[in-house]
Amino acid sequence: MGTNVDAANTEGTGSALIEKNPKIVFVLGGPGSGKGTQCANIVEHFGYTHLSAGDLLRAEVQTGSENGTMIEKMMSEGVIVPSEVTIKLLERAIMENENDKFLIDGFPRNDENRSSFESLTGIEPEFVLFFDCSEDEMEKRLLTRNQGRKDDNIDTIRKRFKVFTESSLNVINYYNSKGKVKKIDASKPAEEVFEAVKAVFAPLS
Ligand code: UP5
Ligand code: MG
Repeated sequence: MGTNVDAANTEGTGSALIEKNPKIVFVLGGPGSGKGTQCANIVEHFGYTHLSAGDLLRAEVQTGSENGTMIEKMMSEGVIVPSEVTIKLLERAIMENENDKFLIDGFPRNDENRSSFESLTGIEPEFVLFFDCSEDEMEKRLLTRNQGRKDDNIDTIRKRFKVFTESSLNVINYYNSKGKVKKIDASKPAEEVFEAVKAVFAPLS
């Protein structure tokens, strides 16, 4: 039997997280920009733990939890799931893992996600890795991914692009104004993108 959000420790998680004081890098970029692909590379070379907010939400749907139906519906429309749901899943994943450095992939997706995470966890990211890629290229990648994702159809892909432009770019602009964004040209072949990613992480390790 899987766990669910309701079973997550909702009291005191924030303070336990502050005590753990993990190093967090937010990995952001449009749908299909290569966040998951590059996070796998970073894990292999630099010892981070990868937490994809989208993967955590998809796993929550699989548990058949109370929130599952709502999450599934929202994801199939490409809209942003309520912050408290995603943050509880992220907090739990961080607390369950012994590592102290995490890549949080695909979160925060709007200003409210960002401010809720900061106030509930007390955590500020070390920096934000931003994969910059054109919609044409991202669309091509998503339509040929073939991994059975329900949101990889042209209608939902267009909705995901709209949400990214209207809401998620604000988060990148916010961190950019604080000098925390490391922008990567993600339209190149994956190996070349990773060379640019390495140049960001190598000096830190
Ligand atoms: N590929 C990767 N890099 C390539 C390259 N350089 N050249 C050519 N091909 C490349 O890559 C996508 C595809 O492209 C793959 O086939 C890959 O081989 C190829 P991937 O690494 O999977 O890209 P990624 O950016 O991770 O794309 P993903 O589709 O996962 O991004 P989304 O941001 O759309 O999806 P996510 O899972 O994060 O979110 C899905 C939904 O969950 C959201 O729409 C939303 O409804 C919900 N959600 C929330 O509500 N809140 C959250 O906090 C998170 C998600
Ligand atoms: Mg992904």
